[in-house]
Amino acid sequence: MKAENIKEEDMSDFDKKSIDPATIHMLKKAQADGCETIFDRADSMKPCPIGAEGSCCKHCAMGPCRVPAPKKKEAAADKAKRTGLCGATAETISARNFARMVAAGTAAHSDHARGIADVFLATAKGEVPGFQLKDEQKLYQVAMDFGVEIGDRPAKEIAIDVGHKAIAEFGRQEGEPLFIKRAPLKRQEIWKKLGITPRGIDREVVELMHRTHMGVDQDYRSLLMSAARCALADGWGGSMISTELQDILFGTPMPVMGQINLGVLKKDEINLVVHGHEPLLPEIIVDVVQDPELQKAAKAVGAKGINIAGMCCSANEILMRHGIPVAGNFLQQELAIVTGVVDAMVVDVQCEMQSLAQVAKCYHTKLITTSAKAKIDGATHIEFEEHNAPNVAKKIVMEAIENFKNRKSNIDIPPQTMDQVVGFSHETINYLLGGVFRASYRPLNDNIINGRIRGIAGVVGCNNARVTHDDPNLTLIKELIKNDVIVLVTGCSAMACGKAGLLTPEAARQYAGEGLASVCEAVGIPPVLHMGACVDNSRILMAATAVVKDGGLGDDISDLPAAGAALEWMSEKAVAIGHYFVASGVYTVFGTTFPTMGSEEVTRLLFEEFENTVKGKWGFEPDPMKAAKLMIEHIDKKRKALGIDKTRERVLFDMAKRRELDAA
Ligand code: BF8
Ligand code: SF4
Repeated sequence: MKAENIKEEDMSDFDKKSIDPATIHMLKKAQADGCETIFDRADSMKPCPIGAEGSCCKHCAMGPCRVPAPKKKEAAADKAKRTGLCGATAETISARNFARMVAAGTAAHSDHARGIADVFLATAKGEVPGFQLKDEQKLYQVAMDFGVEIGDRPAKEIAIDVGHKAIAEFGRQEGEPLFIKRAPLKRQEIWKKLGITPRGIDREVVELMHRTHMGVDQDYRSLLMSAARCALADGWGGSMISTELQDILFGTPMPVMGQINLGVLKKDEINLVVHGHEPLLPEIIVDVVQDPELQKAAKAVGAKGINIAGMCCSANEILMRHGIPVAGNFLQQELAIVTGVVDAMVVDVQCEMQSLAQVAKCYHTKLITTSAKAKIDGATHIEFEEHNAPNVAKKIVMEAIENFKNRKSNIDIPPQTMDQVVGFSHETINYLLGGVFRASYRPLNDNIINGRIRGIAGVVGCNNARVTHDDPNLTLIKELIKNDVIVLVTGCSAMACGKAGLLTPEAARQYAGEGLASVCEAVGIPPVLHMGACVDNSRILMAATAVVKDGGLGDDISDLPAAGAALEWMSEKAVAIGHYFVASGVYTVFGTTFPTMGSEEVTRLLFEEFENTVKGKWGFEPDPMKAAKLMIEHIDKKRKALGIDKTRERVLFDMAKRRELDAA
């Protein structure tokens, strides 16, 4: 059935759901096909207001206890009476809920990292066919950071030591994670002074789960500081380990062209969508798909070839390294299936909606789970085994090929695709700005100091079905670049930018302010730089540190004219990321909803008092234009503190004026 069956008057409702035409196209088709999606459920089920503000505690069987935000004018004595059965106050409940989100997010990134570290070590030992150590340069860099001897030892031997050290980071019993030393010295001192330098990664997660158990840590300040320590174990621990080891295994991203949006799916080819987060299996699938036998098998069923497309962060990983097309971001996962041409969707971990199994039933798509940690009722499970990866990958591709014949007649692929230039790892930015022979952030710092670039913003994170898909992120990003703020993006926010055409060098002239556009044109980069998947927010930490170390912009990340945002966040990982950015000295603004609104005190601590301790703070602003204003004001405040606020309006004095000034 074709989408044209939808009446015109329904249009405005669709426009409220997404600003992406391909998404709207597919929503109409899903409706016509009678297939329910997350967008329908967002209409029919509203969030619980007490849970949304973090005021519901279900940490023991005497609850759930609901302790909603007190009325503004409520007397202190009455406020004090508002507690859960055990006496837990609104502050404790709110802080505990927030801390548990941080723990879950840290666990997700770090468990991903552990999986990578295991395969990394096995690769170094030569135990896993299909995997290699592709970036020796980065291996040496990480070896130096880990204190592994390089000398004239073979790369594999060095990698074995690096692998053991990486794995030991999770269960570390003494000392601090090895990447902590990468942070600016002043930052390390702040953490030490506050007692929030992380210890072992697993320990931080376990301890935070313990602290938030019924009847343990019941002081919201203490809870939020421990949450900061746990979040730092994510940013400067788990996530950074993922990024660095993945780069060694699969190559550090360099600029590459790619295409994005549902239009990358092909009617006459086998479409295999890889969705999730760990690049291990997707990398091997990209490799094996060239196998002549598989190509022959595809032709034998009447397909012209095999089209691999990515979804969510798996997409970012293989896009950044190979230019593999991206089908879409988080809210488009069901819609890829709605096209009717996805022969198989392969998922591993994180952000995979259970509804995929139902949507797949409306069409012919085979949903394949591959992680031992993530099974979905109704999906086919083909487990990824690192020791047998090429064969598992081939088996999965064959499943897609064999399913081609089952396609139904309800096929409709939206025409939208967009070109994008991606692959801006921290190292690439360094090379592009400084040149291969003197790689450095100096030109960026100089342009920030002279005011051509006003500041740096990281706009990251998810889609959220409670707001218009892609709209808050794109409105914010366009406003920032118009005001000469260079924007670094990852995750689903990066994909929104790709679809909107912001990830091309030409976008600089079209969208950026004069100053930023002139720098982008001189270097040949887009005004918005795609730095990768969500674990790659660690690349933003490294870039920020490099800017600090290059000099002239203070001696800590908190001194930089920089800010962060995740206006469409939805996952617990986003809270962990936000909290490690804040704890690293960054002002970070979230949209949609904020999970501590049930407690004024907790929110005040995060939004105001944190600036005095960790030198970073949280903010909440769902309106993207207002969020842009807050971020730009913060950037200007930092410029002023650095004494570079005047450089934007350079005044030239004539001789008479000079004499006058000299005489004064
Ligand atoms: O890690 S941005 S919706 S896909 S959580 Fe998920 Fe959010 Fe997308 Fe990747 Ni990140
Ligand atoms: Fe209620 Fe306290 Fe149990 Fe939470 S821990 S559910 S506030 S009794």
